[in-house]
Amino acid sequence: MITLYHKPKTRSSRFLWLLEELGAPYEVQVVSLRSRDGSGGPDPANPHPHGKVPAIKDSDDGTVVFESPAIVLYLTDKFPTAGIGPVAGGPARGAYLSWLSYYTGVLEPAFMSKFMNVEVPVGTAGWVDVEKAMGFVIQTLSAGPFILGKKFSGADILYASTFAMFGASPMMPKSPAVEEYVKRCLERPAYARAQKREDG
Ligand SMILES: N[C@@H](CCC(=O)N[C@@H](CS)C(=O)NCC(=O)O)C(=O)O
Repeated sequence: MITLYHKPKTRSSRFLWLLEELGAPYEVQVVSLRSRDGSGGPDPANPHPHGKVPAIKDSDDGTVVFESPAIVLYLTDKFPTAGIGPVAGGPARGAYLSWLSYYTGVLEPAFMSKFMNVEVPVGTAGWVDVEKAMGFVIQTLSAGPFILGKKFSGADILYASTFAMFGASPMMPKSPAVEEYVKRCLERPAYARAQKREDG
């Protein structure tokens, strides 16, 4: 049994979607979080080292996993029959690992730099500016239909949920390729099932 430590309408919501895609046995534990306005606080029941969500606990051996790409990889490796996690040694594994890491190593910092109005120090920062990062994403999705090409994967859950959330933001370059991609991913039945679990 997987326990998902979750707060509605946050980065943990997409793990409801992933768990539904995988047909994994899971329970949801809604936890409190610190908010930007200073209200709220970390929940002692949440095993995440910084009191953030998402985190998961696997009741098989008590393993705790945090950081979104690590959770995607852990779960798609653990529940391979759904076929949305390219396996070690297979042809798409390298691309899968690259896109999972790119999400938190490049894309999120790129958006955060833009949000904070900070110029990305070329040659020093480990990421690139949002225009370059989104240019690469859009080029990849134009070949698509998914981030790894023909097949939907766990990586799409990170990217499509993010683009769905920030679609209307001025930080997001307007792109029909991204809009169609989000629509294609959100039409999946597992996404609709996950929405019904959003409040726990
Ligand atoms: N790098 C983490 C980010 C997790 C994160 O920042 N989650 C937010 C919710 S969307 C949170 O827990 N914020 C409360 C806090 O920072 O204390 C991941 O991708 O899993």
